[in-house]
Amino acid sequence: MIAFLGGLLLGVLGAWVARRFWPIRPAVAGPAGASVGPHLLPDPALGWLMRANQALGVWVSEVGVGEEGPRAERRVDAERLSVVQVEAVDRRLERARDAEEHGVERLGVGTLVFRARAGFAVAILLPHSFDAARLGEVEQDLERMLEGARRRPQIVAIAQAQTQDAQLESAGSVGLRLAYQLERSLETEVVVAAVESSAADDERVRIVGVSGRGDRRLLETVLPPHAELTRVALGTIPQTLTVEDPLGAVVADRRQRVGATLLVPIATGSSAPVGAIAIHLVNGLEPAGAVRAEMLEAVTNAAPRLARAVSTDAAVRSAASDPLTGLVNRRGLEQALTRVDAREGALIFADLDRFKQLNDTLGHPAGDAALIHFARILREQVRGGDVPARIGGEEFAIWLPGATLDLGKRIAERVRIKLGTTAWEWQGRHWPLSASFGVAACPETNPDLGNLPAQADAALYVAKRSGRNRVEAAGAAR
Ligand code: GH3
Ligand code: MG
Ligand code: MG
Repeated sequence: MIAFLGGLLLGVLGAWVARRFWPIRPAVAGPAGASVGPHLLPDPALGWLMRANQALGVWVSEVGVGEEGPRAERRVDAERLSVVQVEAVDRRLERARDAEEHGVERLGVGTLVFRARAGFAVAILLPHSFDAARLGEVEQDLERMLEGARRRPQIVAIAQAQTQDAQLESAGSVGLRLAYQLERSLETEVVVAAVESSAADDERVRIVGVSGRGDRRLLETVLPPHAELTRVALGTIPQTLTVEDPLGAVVADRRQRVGATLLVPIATGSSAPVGAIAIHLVNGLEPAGAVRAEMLEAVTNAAPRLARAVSTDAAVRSAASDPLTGLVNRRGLEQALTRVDAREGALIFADLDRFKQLNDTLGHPAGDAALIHFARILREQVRGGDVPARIGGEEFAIWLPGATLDLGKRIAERVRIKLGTTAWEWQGRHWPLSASFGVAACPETNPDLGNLPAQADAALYVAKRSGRNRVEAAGAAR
């Protein structure tokens, strides 16, 4: 790989210091081949290969599928090569492609290094002044480019599939796909972070994707502002290579890793980044050649999708949340119950007792304050994955994924006691609060999750009828 960015990179890496990266720009080179397919390598890979070797030209050729015929892409130095010379290389490469040859050949104008396999061929035309000792490196770069060209149809297919269902994507699914896609081509662990909230004073950077080899505990974590990945995602610092923990030690017992991490902003064009990726470099070497081009293309592709997904998520969240208490609303509860991974668990319904009386006596604002008070208790009494919800005026629910009926009853009881023993007052006037609870659970009271709300509601009704301020469980299904 070293051939690619050559000595330039070696010196930089030796120091092991976090440092900036050179800017990435499409190559300014000669005219492209007549039929440039989107499935061929993007321009920068060819341009880089050319610049790194002061080459006269770089070629990619592919047997087309269907009626399209062969496709070719090339960057040539039009000042040093004539049209006739370019065409001579075109023909030579087609022969190499069809015969699956690879080799090094001295032509009048320079030395042609080429490689072909499975309908693809790549070549580079080196000037006579080229240092023959570097030939091995150039061949490795060509091999990588060939692999990249061969993989390209799959990548394009993935990108197209992603565009088609972009409307349905959440930031989490964009992040995970990108992380896995990059892990596949870079063969190392990748973390993807997204910028949440467009308000400049309230920008948060959250981890939305961790590849298979990564630490899954990082998912959903909000990164500290000082973390380097946060700063790359917010555009405060550019692409960076670092040996520090780029996540700002967000998971305390995370293994300290050997090697460096490359932090790349997720952005299109000159607009502010929408996120950033962290790529762990096992041997400290940055991705180069076709692999690098593939990486940048995947990142560029993901940028608009990630931006859209983040705002979709925000809209979904606000449509599913209750502005008074900040809990999820009925829709949010439904979403939680219909998640693909929702199977077993306990559902608690709760309704404040004689709430109308409180409203009538102390006024509506007092009622609102009491609702907020109860919501706070609910939040405090449940664990991370549980879902407390306000599903109606003074009606609440808690979905406890994976909990048994027994646990559901105990938690309802705990909330009931907490509400009864926490003093609440309005403008100096003490007012006792209580609530009634109904609990149902899958599979104990019903094998179908979809029936739990009706069961919990029926149990709540029994609790009310039996004198309020109590917990009732649903009868077992027959
Ligand atoms: P029960 O013990 O049978 O549940 O009696 P209750 O008075 O709580 O029952 P009911 O359902 O008759 O009354 C609920 C009251 O809750 C009616 C309404 O004024 C009040 N309420 C509903 N939503 C809100 C709200 O958002 N804010 C306030 N302050 N009150 C609300
Ligand atoms: Mg009530
Ligand atoms: Mg009610």
